[in-house]
Order: sequence, then structure tokens, then C-alpha cells
Amino acid sequence: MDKVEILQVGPYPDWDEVPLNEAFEMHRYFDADDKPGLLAAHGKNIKGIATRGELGADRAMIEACPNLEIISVYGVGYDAVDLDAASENNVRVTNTPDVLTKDVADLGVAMMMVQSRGMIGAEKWVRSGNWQSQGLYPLMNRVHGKRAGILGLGRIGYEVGKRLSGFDMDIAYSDIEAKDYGSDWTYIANAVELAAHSDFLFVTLAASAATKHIVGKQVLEALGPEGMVINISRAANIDEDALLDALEAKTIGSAALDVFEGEPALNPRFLSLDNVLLQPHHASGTFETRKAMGKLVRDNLIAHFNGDELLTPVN
Ligand code: 8YV
Repeated sequence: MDKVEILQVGPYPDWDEVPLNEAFEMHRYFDADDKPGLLAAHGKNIKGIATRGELGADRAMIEACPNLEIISVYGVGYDAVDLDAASENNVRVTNTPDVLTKDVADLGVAMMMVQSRGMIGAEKWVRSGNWQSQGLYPLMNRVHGKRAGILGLGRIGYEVGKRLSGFDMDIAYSDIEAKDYGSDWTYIANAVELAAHSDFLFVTLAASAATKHIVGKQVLEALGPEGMVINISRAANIDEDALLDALEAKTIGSAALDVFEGEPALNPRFLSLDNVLLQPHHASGTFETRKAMGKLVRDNLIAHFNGDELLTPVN
């Protein structure tokens, strides 16, 4: 029997590529010099799209595959998939929730620690010989006991909060409504008020049109010159120009970012700032989690084409 044809939007590690290629006929969109040509030649045979969180699938891609049945996303965020186009064309969408939650929370908390304690500069201080020639490293800011705000208390936000409790932090959060986690975390509905109540503001919202630039000038002003914003969600949740202005003018203290507009080609203004920690969108980037994500991408595709229930459907 002919293999089902799948459009592969981005690369995967070998441990995913091998079983994908065994089970399906994969068309490597990202490798094609002539991408419209690839879609024109194979679009009508393609029944599935395997993509990555940050790459998604836009309307043009979806509509170039008139027999498309499923889009399997390697990532919890599916904001880069045109869900309207998918649903209009009866295309199922799946993502990889849960398996990455704790790694993303780990990295967010690590970013707070690294930036607050100046660990990147401290490492350079040792390697450059400054420790010997100039003496002690400048003092940095304490983390434990401070106020943390979690903007978006979903699965990842909740895991961030659990970790921060271990640092004896005063934890507040925003979400559509108060959540009953039996914790003593404070619910503050408004993002500006949450920021005003925070030394560290974690952005852990699933991105959508409604959350675009939710962290803008007002939130940043409320966070203030001692505050830090940590983004482990999507760049679009922050107004990047407003953030860059605030970092340059030092009207906020610092930022720790794993995601950027137009990544990996980030705005060069970031590169000349020393009050921002820059990470290459790798919050889910551990062997364990990426293997689980890849398996879920495949298992959803296989379930669909076997006529079984999807494991982690979005629509
Ligand atoms: C990535 C992510 O998809 O889960 C998400 O939404 O953004 C990440 O886990 C990762 O970059 C792999 O493509």
C-alpha cells in the first residue's frame, strides 16, 4: 500500500526523522529551494502536515493541500497555525501539551536566577581574569522572598508558581478567572496591576489575537526600574518595541527572553543591551521532552490515519 504523504515544515532530530520516514512519505518543505513548486507538484496528494510550534501552517499552505486531513504540531503553541483555515477545511490540528510543561517552567525559573544574580557576567568575570585583577564581582539582586507575577496560569504558569514557592516568593497571577489550586497565590485580574505588584513578571500565556502585546508600555511602566520580565511563551505577547525602549531607557530593570519577533533573526537592538538575557527558544529543548514531543507528533498522525481517536486534539 502507498504510504500517506506528509508535508514536513521543519526539521526534526534523527530519532524522529527515521520513524516518520518509515511510516510516511515525507516531503521536506524546509529543504525545497522552490517551495511553491513543491506545493504545486505534491499539494493534492498531501494528507498531513507535520510542523513545529514556531513554524505552524498558514492559510496558503493549508489551501495548497486540498486533501489535507491533519496538522500535527511539535509544540504546545499552535498560534502559528491558521486554525480558522484548518477548521473551514475540516482539518484536524494536534499539539504536544503536558510533555514539555515542566521543562519550560524550569527554564523560566533558571532565566530569572541567571539574570538576577548576573551569572553570565560572573562567568565572564572569572574567565577574563577580572576576578584576579579587579577583585570581587559586583553585587546582584536577591530572588527569594520577592514578589512574582505569573501572567497566564495555565499548565506552564502553574509549574512556574510551584517552583517559585520553593523560593518563598509572594506569588500573584492573572488569568481569565481565579483558579482554585488550593494555594495562597493572589489573583489579580488586570495585567498592569499584576505588574505593579511584581518584582519578576513571568509571561506564560498561550498566544492569541487577544493576548497580542498584552505586555506593552503600561505593563512595563508598572513593572518599573527594578522589575524583570521573563518571557517563555511567544514573542507576540510582548510589544517588543516598547520593551526595547524600556530596556534602553532603563525604565524596567531587565528582561529574560526565550522568544523573539522574527526569530531567529532577532532585533539587533537587543544585542547591545546588557540588561537582557537572550535565549534561543529552547525552553522545551531537553532530550527527554523533545523525544516525547516527537513521539506525540507521530502518534497523533498514526492514530488519525488508523481511524483512532487523536491523543491531543486542538480542534
Ligand atoms: C517549540 C514551542 O515548538 O511548544 C511550543 O509551543 O514553541 C516549542 O516547544 C520548539 O521550538 C520546537 O519547534
